[in-house]
Amino acid sequence: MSFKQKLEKIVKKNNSLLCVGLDTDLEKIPQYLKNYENPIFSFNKQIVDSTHNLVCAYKPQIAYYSALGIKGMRSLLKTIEYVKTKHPEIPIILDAKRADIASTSEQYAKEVFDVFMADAVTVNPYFGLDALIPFLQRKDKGIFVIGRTTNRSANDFQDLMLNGKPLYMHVAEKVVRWNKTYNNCLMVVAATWDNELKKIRKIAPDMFFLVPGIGTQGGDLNKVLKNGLRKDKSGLILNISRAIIYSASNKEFGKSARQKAQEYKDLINKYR
Ligand code: OMP
Repeated sequence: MSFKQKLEKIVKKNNSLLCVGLDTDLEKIPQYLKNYENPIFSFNKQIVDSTHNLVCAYKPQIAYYSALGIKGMRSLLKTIEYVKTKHPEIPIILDAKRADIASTSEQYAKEVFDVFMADAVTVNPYFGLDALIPFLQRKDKGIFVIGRTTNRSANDFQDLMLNGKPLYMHVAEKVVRWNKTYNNCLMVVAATWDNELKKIRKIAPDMFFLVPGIGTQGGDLNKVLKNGLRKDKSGLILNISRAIIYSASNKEFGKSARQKAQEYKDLINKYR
């Protein structure tokens, strides 16, 4: 089954466009977990156990794990294995923002898909198509190209005008074209820039977008849904990390994460 099919299936089954971001930071997890043998995995396990029927995907950000060295990478793998065993219907989007010259991208593709068994990955478009082919050739995987980012300085490069259009629109047009060839190319589009989201949706009416920026980064959920949903009221994977996973810092954090996830899921579905 392709990533897109898997995604469409879980969106329907869980009636959800919510993706919980597993940005698990040793500094932010409840104190008592630090005495456990594997605090990061124990935290993620509880988050997954509490939210699995409310989400359409999980998105671990690799930096939170690699920053802890081998131990952190083991925790990431264990987390992904856990989801794959207990909830194989839920896709894992590994947020790694990879891409380099083709020979190096080959290795990155092995890293994310063969070692970490991700269903999808985030990649940077700056190198152009040949850097992305090693990822795009993995037909059953989803390749999310960074289109428009959430951060304050996104406009430093992404808004530069080139032949009458901002750079991010050139990227979006390429993604649409690449998807026509490979059928597994998708896009990351920020929740914090709703006009840009609207413009990108216009040229990619059928595509799934990964949309970070709701919650801690302050993206406006209603505007995002208004400007970003497809005609079928789907097509967005709304990632929320900190506002869900760190909503409580005591033993009740799993329960609290579930409550938050439920709130977001309901808010999203109210609009659909
Ligand atoms: P919260 O702000 O805590 O919900 O986390 C957002 C997550 O989305 C982090 O893992 C970021 O690395 C990621 N992200 C952005 O915040 N902005 C972007 O433009 C792109 C991403 C991403 O690719 O997911």
